[in-house]
Formats: sequence, structure tokens, C-alpha cells
Amino acid sequence: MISPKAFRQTAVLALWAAGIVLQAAQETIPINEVEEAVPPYTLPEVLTFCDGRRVESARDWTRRRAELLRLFEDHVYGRVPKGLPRAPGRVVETRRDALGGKAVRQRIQVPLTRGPRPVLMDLLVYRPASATGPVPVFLGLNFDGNHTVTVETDIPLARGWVANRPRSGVTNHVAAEASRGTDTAAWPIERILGRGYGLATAYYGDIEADFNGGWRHGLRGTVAGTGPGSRFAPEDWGAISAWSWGLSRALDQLARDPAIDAGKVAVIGHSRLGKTALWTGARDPRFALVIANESGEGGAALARRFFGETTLRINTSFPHWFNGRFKDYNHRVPDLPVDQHELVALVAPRPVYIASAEQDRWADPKGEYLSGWHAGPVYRLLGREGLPGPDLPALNRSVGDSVGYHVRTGAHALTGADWEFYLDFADRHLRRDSR
Ligand code: GTR
Repeated sequence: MISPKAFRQTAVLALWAAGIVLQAAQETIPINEVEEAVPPYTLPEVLTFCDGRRVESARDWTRRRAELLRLFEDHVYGRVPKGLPRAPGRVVETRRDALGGKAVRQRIQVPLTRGPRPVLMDLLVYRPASATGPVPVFLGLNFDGNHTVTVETDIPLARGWVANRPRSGVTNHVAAEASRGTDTAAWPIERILGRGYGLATAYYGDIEADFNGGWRHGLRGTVAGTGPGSRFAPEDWGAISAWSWGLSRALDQLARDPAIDAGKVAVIGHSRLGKTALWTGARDPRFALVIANESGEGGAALARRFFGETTLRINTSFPHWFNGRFKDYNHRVPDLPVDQHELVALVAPRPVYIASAEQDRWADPKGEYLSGWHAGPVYRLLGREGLPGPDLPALNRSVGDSVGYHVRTGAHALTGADWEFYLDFADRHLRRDSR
């Protein structure tokens, strides 16, 4: 029998060796960040069925949409197992005097699995106290815990694993008091409420821990079991699909609240959670509007455009985000049966907003824009207007009608400036009839 000390030493050594292998692998992965060096590529035609027939009508599109959705499930994000529960959450707190009286705040525990110790997602909901009717809501997962998004200091710290993010002062993968309020810049709650919207958020780690092997700590492991025989088939869900499932269950919960207009819920996410927001909007047509902030590779950015992060690189750094089959395309991206403009098109005719940051070259701003542009034929088929043309717009300018886009100055982040564009876009699309 191996002693606990020897076990720890072996584990440390294995992690160290894995780190070196990963680093070596990443160093040899080709990356391009020069526009002139982008080789030509051919995108799959969004309005052509796999068997070569053309999509001629909105009715045809319904079938093409189903075909594309299945392709994204099978080849990229993975299939969610059938029969997962959709149980109502338990309201653990309602405060009518939140944020100095400006907000009604609720904390709701949503069970994502059955059994005596279900996976629980804590949903934090703020809505304007002054609202006289059901409010539209922005819903998004957060990176570091609900206690980080608000200045209010009485939100319980995130349970379980948290990322080791220097900005929160967290060092032990356990949420610390010092991390309270560290993500408020990404979540301008008072501003959102002031514009007449609610904000609902949950910590993505409540659904599943974000590291390779994190599936054992959360939804996928609880559903599949974590015993020695547990493993995933190539089509089975990756972490992004698991997080996305959580967002849909959050929407179920919002729909149970008469103070919320469940027909006007916008799903929003940044970076890996922007990928998640886009996949969620594609999968779940109940979301009225979709916002992918700097979602990059595996989000809005075209996979076939060789710029910034690549399929091989993302599957090497974050193998757990996507399904097993997606790895088959590491060295043959042109064989992928889909590209990301088709993911954007799955949102149609609902409004979708894609955003980039000038310095966030890793996410490929132009590739993000172009997937919005190439989703245009579907929007037009369904009687909507997409983006105005194939060229990236000027900095800090929002363009597009049902497909919105901006590239803001600055680095990779969700900022107040991004939110101003999102609030205006939401006003245009969600509040049309209430004006
Ligand atoms: C990066 C990753 C990106 C993006 C980002 C994030 O390391 O390469 O695809 O998702 O993380 O989520 O912050």
C-alpha cells in the first residue's frame, strides 16, 4: 500500500511533469497574430444542408437549424444527457432594502441533480425596487463567486473550488473574504437597475470546477458517477455544455417569478463564459437576446481563420471545455463540419451581440466580427438585418441591427463601456413595445 506521504509526493511530481509536457506542447503549437499572414479559408455554407440542398425558406431553416445544432453538439460542445431534473429552486433570502433601497435582492438555490446531496447553483437576483411591472433581465455566469460581483458584503462566499486569480487575493482555491466585491467593474449592477433591468448571476464553479478533471467536482461527475469506470463518450458534454445547462435552469427559475419578464431575458458572458453564453443562446431559444463579450476561439471567432488562439491550442490548454470529438480536428480544422458563424446563426432571428477588445488579439477581433457578418444570410432570410459589411468598424462604435458588434479600446475584460452598448442594444430590442 502506498503511504499518504508517498502518494502526495507522486501526485506533486506527476503534476509537475504534466505541467512541463503541457508547456512544451504549447510552445510548439503554431500561432499567428499577423493579419497579412492569415491563409485563405473557405467557410461551410450556412444555408446549405449537409446533403447539398439549399435552404430556400424559413421553413427549410428550421430543419437546417436542427441539423447544425446536432453538429455543434456532436463535434464541438457535446450532448447533454437526457432526463436531467429541472426542479424548482428554494428561495433562501429576499431583501427589499438591498443596495440602499434601490433593489429587491433574492438568493435562490437551484438543484441541478437529484439525490440527497444535489449539485446546487446559487442564483443571485437583483431587480429595481421601483419597477411597476415584470422587468427584463440580464443573466450571466460569473468567474469568482456571487460575493465578488456586488458591493454588498452579506452574500455568502462561493462554496467549493475557486480559481487562483491574483486580483482576488485568493491563493488556496477557496473563496476568501478579501475577494468580496473584486469583480464589480464587470457587473455594474446599479447602472443596470437604473436602466430598468434586473441582473441575475450565478458562479460557474457551482456547476462545475474549471480545470481538466474538474468534471469530478460538479454536474457532469454527479450525473455520470466518478468511479473508476466512469468516462465520457466522444459526443458527451464538455464543461461549456454543463455551464450552459446551468444557465437554462437559471432561466427556468427566473420564469417562476412574476416580477420578471421571462420572455425578455438576455444571456451574457465574457471570454470562456462568452463561449458559454453563445452556446446557450443557440441551444435554448427561450433566451430573447444573446451577448458574447470577447468570446474568442470556440465562441464567436471563426475557427478556420488562423489568427490568435486555435483549435489545437484551446484543446491543449483547456481539453475539458469541449467534447472528445472536437480533439479530432486539432490538425484538420477545415474538416470541421461547422464554423462559428453558424453558431451565431443559430440565435437568429433573435438579436445577438458580439464584442471584441482592440488589445485582445488572442480572441481575434476580426474573426469575431466576421462570424457575425457571415451569419447575415440567415438573419436576412428571417427578415432581419445583420451587420453592415465585411469590414471591422471603427473603435468604440456599435454597429449592426439584429446582429450587434463593437470593438472597444483596451484589453480583455467585461467593462462598464461594454455594458453601455449592451444596455442600448437591449433597449432597442427588448423594450420596443414598452415605449
Ligand atoms: C484564455 C483562453 C481563451 C479565453 C480566456 C478566458 O486563456 O485561451 O479562450 O476563454 O482564457 O476565458 O479568460
